[in-house]
Amino acid sequence: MDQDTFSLLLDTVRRFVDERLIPNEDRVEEEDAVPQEIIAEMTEMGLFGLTVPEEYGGLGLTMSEEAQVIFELGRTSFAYRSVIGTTVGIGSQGIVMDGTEEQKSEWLPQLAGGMMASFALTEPDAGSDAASIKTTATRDGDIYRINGTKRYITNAPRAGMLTVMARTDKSEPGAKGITAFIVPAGAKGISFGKADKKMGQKGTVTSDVIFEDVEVPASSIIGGEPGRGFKTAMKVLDRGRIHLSALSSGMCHRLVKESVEYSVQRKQFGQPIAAFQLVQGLIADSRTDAYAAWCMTRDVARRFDEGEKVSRDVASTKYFASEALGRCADRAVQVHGGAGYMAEYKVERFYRDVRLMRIYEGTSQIQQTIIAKALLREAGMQI
Ligand code: COS
Repeated sequence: MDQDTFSLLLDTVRRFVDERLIPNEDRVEEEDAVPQEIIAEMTEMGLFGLTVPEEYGGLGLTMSEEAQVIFELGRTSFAYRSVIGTTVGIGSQGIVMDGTEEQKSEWLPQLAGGMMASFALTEPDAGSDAASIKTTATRDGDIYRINGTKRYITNAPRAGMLTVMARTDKSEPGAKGITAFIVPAGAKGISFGKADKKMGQKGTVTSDVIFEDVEVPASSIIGGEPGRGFKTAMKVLDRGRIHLSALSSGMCHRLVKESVEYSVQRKQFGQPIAAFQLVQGLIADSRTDAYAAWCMTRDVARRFDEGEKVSRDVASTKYFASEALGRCADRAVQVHGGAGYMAEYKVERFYRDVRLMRIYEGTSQIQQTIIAKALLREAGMQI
């Protein structure tokens, strides 16, 4: 996309966030759903196709461009971003990165047009240890039969397509036995658990997905070759973690704004609390976190686009940005004092919403191990 067209898109998204999404935040919270007309507007704007290459009907944004759009969506309730998040990110990227030409032609135009995609990796007994998944896909002639349960799958009940990681080689208990499949969400034998009740992020949808003898053709293996699903998942998560870092950065900036605005209008001891240096310290620390998170995100996204191997620094960025966001939310509540604990002020909601960022697509502790492992391997240690 040329620079002028991208600037126009970014401007449109920025205005959409300010004029349509932020004003509807309370409605999303009350109804626990993103209004259908807003989802329709997002589809119309092409937001589902942000990362689908242009030849398949999408906008074909680079990682750097995607990060800038997601930063803008990060300035409002996360439920909006979640509508497009799995389609733009982890749900579609396996096909974009490793799919065959037939798979791309069949699925990507549908995703760009608004079909939701989900990424089904996590299971009841396999979270951080993603290589230990138990869902099986057993070959029977030209088909595979999938059995197992996936857990906390974002957007699953409203998805049209699932990227499913399953074990095709039972003699191989680790990463090498895993294969990624494209599975239509309406396939016979798939059922969904009831919507999970969560700490925050009202308006987002997650649930179990249960596979009982779900038959898919062998041609639905992403890339056509079994045993490569774990690497596909890890590559997808590398990109997904930059996406989440951009989202965290956007919300850090929103929380700084909320803190500044409240501290200027709230008076105590005869003057705005913003006049007190201890309050200024809280705001300055949050601005510093917000700035650092966004700088790291921009840098790693640019290097990702240049083809550099950045998994270690993606982990650092996701780790820093999500932890920084937790600190910004905590300080925003502190600046608001008693009001910060009340549901009528938005920082109470954001405080709960952002807690997930330090957990999903790899906990902070998993990011730490990725960083340390990479450094120790560079130093020649067998680990
Ligand atoms: N890109 C490409 N390949 C990668 C990779 C990456 N970022 N990370 C690992 N791999 C490859 C490795 O090179 C290795 O391949 P070889 O055997 O050919 O060398 C293979 O994948 C296995 O890697 P590793 O031994 O590091 O795997 P581990 O089982 O130790 O797991 C962690 C690695 C813990 C990092 C991984 O399981 C993980 O990210 N867990 C968190 C999962 C997660 O984010 N879940 C969220 C659910 S999705 S919302």
